[in-house]
Amino acid sequence: MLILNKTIDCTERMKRANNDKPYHFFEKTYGEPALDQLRKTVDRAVTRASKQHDLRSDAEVYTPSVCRRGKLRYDIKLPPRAVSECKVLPNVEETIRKLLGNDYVSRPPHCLVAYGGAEAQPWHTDVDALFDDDGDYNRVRETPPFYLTLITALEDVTDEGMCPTEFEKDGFKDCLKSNKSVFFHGLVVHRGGASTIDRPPIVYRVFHRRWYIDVNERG
Ligand SMILES: O=C(O)CCC(=O)C(=O)O
Repeated sequence: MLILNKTIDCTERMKRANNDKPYHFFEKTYGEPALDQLRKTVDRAVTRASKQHDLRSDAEVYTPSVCRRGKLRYDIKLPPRAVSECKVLPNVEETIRKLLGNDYVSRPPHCLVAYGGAEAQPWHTDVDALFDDDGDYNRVRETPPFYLTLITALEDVTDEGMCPTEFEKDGFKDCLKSNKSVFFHGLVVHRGGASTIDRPPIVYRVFHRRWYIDVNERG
């Protein structure tokens, strides 16, 4: 508890690092060969999922590898080899280590698909606060960083019609150039926005401290 009391809360650290925004950007996330390979892997995964399920008709799919995340939006798990393809650049890795320490877990990558007509998701966080059982908000603020989400565009997501990820705090929408990422703590409120046209698939990764167990995690 002494250690927790001395830490600055995770959102506060992200804000200080990035002009008062609770998220951080990486202009480049993967090396070019890795990015190319990742695009091919994502393409194959989406094609496969679309053959198995009628995703464009908004099929209600909830399997370990494909999961509906709102109207016309899906989360598709990438094959295990994508973990090695998905090695982030050294500066990205260094930032993760600064926030989580050396002993962190890197979850397998997933891609997010949103077709034209996708509705905005409800505002949400990726994790729950660790210490909310007694309603003491100060304990939430004392929590050190423990869970980080990295969302990367594989192709430019520059048009708002493509429903960039939105952040509640300042209405920001992450219009990301290819290979650019937005990086935020799992307690930051966000959502996938509404879409009028297909958004190119984006990849997300989760990094968390080893002691954290996500009971909803699909792999
Ligand atoms: O699709 C997006 O831009 C964000 C998706 C997301 O936050 C989610 O599915 O939990």
